[in-house]
Amino acid sequence: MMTQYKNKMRKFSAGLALSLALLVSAPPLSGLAQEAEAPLVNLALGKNYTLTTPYQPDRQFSITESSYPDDTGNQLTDGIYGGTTFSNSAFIGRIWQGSRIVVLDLESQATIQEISLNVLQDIPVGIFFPEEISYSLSNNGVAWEDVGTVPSSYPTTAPGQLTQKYTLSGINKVARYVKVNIPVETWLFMDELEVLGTWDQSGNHLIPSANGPKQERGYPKAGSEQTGGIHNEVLIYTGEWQYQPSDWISFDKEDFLPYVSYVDTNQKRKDFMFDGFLFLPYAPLMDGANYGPTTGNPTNKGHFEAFLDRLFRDDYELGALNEAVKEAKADLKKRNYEAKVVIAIPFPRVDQSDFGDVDGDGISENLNVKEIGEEAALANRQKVVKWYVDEVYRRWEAAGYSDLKLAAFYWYNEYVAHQLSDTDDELIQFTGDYVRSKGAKFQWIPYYFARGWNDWKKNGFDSALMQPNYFFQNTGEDRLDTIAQAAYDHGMGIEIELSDNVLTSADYRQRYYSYLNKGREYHAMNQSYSAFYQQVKTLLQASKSADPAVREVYDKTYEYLKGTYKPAK
Ligand SMILES: [Ca+2]
Ligand SMILES: [Ca+2]
Ligand SMILES: [Ca+2]
Repeated sequence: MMTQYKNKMRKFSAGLALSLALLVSAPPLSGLAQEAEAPLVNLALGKNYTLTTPYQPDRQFSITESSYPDDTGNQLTDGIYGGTTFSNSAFIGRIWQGSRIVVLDLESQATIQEISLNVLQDIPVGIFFPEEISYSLSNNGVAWEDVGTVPSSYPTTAPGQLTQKYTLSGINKVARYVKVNIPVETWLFMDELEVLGTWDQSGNHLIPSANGPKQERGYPKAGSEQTGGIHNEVLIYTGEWQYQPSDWISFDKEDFLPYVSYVDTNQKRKDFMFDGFLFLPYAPLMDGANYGPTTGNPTNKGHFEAFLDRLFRDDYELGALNEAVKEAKADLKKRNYEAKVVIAIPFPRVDQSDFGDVDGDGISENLNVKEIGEEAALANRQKVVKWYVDEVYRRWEAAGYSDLKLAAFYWYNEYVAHQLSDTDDELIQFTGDYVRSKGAKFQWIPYYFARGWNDWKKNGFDSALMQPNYFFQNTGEDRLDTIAQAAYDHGMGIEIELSDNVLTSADYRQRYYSYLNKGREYHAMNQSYSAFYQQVKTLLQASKSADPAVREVYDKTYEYLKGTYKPAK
């Protein structure tokens, strides 16, 4: 069954160490010119290395990954492999935190021909092959030459427990240090780094790569074209609620008041507030379906339409927002304000075999990758996205909102679902191209270092913000430093997060203020387009609170939007 993979030759790993001595001592099979040359040896064997995170180690995930340690401190260069079982202690397991960087010291200069890192995949337990691994060389550990990036040889959905070597060959460079950069999107399990070459200096000199600021650095500028002109966006969920009030996850005109306008404690308008409104479906539906990619039952055409039915009501969501904006503009005269709308595109689920007919040929679209294969599923998922975007425009034009602009679409799934479909990135790229062809921008807010986060531009998003998830997880405040730095380094912005816990807990209010503090410290406050995640109507409730400490959450948010926020002394 291995023949279905792109390159089955690369999968051999276990046992290679034992036979390595035999292999390298055997005469070359071909190539007369090589006959006189010294045989290649594993220069890395027994050598020391460092294994680090690119930003501060995360408190929470450092604990998680400590169950799969580098037991001896040299498990990457001891010649021992772990087979295909992640629980084999020969593996080193690492989780999240963006990537890992290995810097190997050969202790003296040598001629390097080939570098390979051996890595495990075991999808059901969240161990994924990195999509690519990059290698660099140096003679002083300071100036590096990037010598190549090796993509995975397998489809991202390759089942079972298997390993592959990410092998870069034909290098022929003289160097002492080897650097390996490995993206970590969920778990990384690796067991051996090999550097094949000769202990001489017959190879070519290094030419250090330019290490100036990368082109993609910097936040998405507030109000810029890539953001659809949006400065500050608030997430507005809409959906079914089985408790009372049943319209709890719905916004009427009054609910929008403190989001469109900054209001005083008497709910009197003082200024404008958010200029972007991102509408998303609340994931669970009462019939057991779920807008998420894997939870509950797969959504179908009726569910996608149900979301739009909710959005395009007169008294709630878009209709209500239009009226709220109209009133605010009448009340707050002479101010330049435009309300921009962003609409989520639900995830066309790859476990849906009967989505419904979207192209009028009488045949229901099958999106199920396992049933019909990647190519056919991709084509049908593209039909669904195209139909949905067209349907949004049809309804938008029919509604004729006087005071709203449809600025962007938003990709609802918060990671590139490569473990579910090898072509999920292609669907996203198609979607971006399609919404741009209609005149809109394409947005994304992946969760903490979620799969595909650093490929956001390649995947065709116009802007992307990263969720720090600090508010919800048991980790250090420096999680926010990490995300601010990683976002900046990759041209992304930062999502700001709060839940109804700020209404009752001083601890959670402090957590929220940490976002604002760090956003100010890292200059996102004054430079970046940003988005605010709230738990349904958190900011509305804060604006109405009689408790000054709770009301302050709303006031501080306004100050942040205006760029005047300062941390409490
Ligand atoms: Ca090893
Ligand atoms: Ca280990
Ligand atoms: Ca059809």
